[in-house]
Amino acid sequence: MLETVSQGFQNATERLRGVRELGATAIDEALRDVRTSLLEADVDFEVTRDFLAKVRERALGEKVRTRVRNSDGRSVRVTPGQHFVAICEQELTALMGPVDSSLARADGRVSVLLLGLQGVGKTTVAGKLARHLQKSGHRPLLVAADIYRPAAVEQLQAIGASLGVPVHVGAAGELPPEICLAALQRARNEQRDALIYDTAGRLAIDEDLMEELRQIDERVAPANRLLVCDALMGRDAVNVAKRFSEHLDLDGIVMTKLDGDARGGAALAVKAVTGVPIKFLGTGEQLDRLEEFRPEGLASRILGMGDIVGLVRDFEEVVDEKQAEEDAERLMKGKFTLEDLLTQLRTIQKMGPLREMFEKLPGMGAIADQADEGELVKVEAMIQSMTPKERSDPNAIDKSRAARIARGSGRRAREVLDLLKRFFQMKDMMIKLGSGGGGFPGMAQLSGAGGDPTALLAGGAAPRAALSTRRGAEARRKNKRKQARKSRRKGRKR
Ligand SMILES: Nc1nc2c(ncn2[C@@H]2O[C@H](COP(=O)(O)OP(=O)(O)OP(=O)(O)O)[C@@H](O)[C@H]2O)c(=O)[nH]1
Ligand SMILES: [Mg+2]
Repeated sequence: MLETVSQGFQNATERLRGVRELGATAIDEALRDVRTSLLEADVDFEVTRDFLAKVRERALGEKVRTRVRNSDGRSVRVTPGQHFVAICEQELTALMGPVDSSLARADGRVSVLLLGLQGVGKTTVAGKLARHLQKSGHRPLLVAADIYRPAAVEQLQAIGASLGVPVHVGAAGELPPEICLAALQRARNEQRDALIYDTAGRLAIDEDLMEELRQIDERVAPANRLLVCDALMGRDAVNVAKRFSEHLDLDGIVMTKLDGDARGGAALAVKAVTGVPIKFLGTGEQLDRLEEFRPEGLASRILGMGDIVGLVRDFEEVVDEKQAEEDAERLMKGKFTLEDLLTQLRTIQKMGPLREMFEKLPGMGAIADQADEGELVKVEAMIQSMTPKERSDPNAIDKSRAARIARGSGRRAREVLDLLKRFFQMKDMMIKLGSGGGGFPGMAQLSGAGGDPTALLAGGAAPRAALSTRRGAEARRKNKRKQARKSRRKGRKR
């Protein structure tokens, strides 16, 4: 997500590598890359211009300190490139924020009115928010206020059924404002402490739609009016948000389909243009693909610096914290079996696309493209073909057992033996890490690999060699040329 912008910042910092001083020329060259990528990502022209001006001003105006103290008090060197990145991160965060992504209550009840154009993802967001609220202990009621599109009510009912959340449906002939009001009554009677109104979309903003939304708003006075926008709409999303915000007092925006487009510039610009902050991001069709929006997390991810807070939140979503702590303690003592590895793999898979997880790991953003879901699936298949005894005591797996496991999983015996070898390496590493990686089993080992995490599980490559970033490759080429020159000189001497 947002790969276009991310690439622009990466090019800019690449350009500043080796630069001694942040002078006007160096800054302008770096900013040219950023500018191109922002415009390519469909960020509004004026927003782009203002953003660049701010970064330029600060980069020029601030004295670059070449040494700063890090968190453990040691003095470390800061390069002009790093300084530039830090300014960009702060300005990006300021551009998209601040935001309080919590949902407001009225009369002790969370109520959300969802509105937006056709097909942007309102009904999906209704389901996602119901799930989100349910997870934090609420008892939501979904309200089917789209009576126009055929099958819209059934769509919401199917979503409600999958979550175990009731859906309020109006009687025949009842209009959306009445339906919403009746739903509010029902929520009061049935002690439902969260209401989500899913309204109809339109092809364009028209007076009928606005009138209907105004009436709903008047009847039920929702505590949160959230406009749903679709990142695929590019700059239009920002224009639509502007128009809606002129008619209705919006509390926030839900930006959907950020997974479907490399540009996603609307996510960066919409707050600056409308003054309305994004509160949630939609990053997939499934109901668990909703993120509370944290500008600093997104800014950091865009700049390739990861988002550990976001990653830990994803982790908490899918894992029982107490269980995870117990597991970590056990694993660090070396009591790590293939069964545990399987559990960890499944946890990782539940956390969402591997690529996104890499983007949230500091320093891993650049190699996110190499994340290979297929490798995890292969490892899973091999472990599944083992007997419970083999999983808990992998030492018992000899060549003939390995051949059987390979047949069962459609792999080669060599791959099974490779997996075992890496498993024992992981186990060693975990013992060495001791308590250092506690609380986040699996992740610590993966990031400790110093390169492509899947390589550790599946690739078999030495972790260091897997770190084939552009810079690494260039350094290797340079080294080779140097070696070649050296040996030519030697040859001449002889
Ligand atoms: N990739 C991706 N698809 C999404 C996301 N959110 C919604 N969709 C898809 O977008 C399509 C439309 O979603 P709906 O939730 O029906 O949109 P809507 O705004 O309710 O549509 P109308 O009620 O017809 O106006 C569906 O196919 C969804 O699965 C998202 O974050 N990512
Ligand atoms: Mg809908």
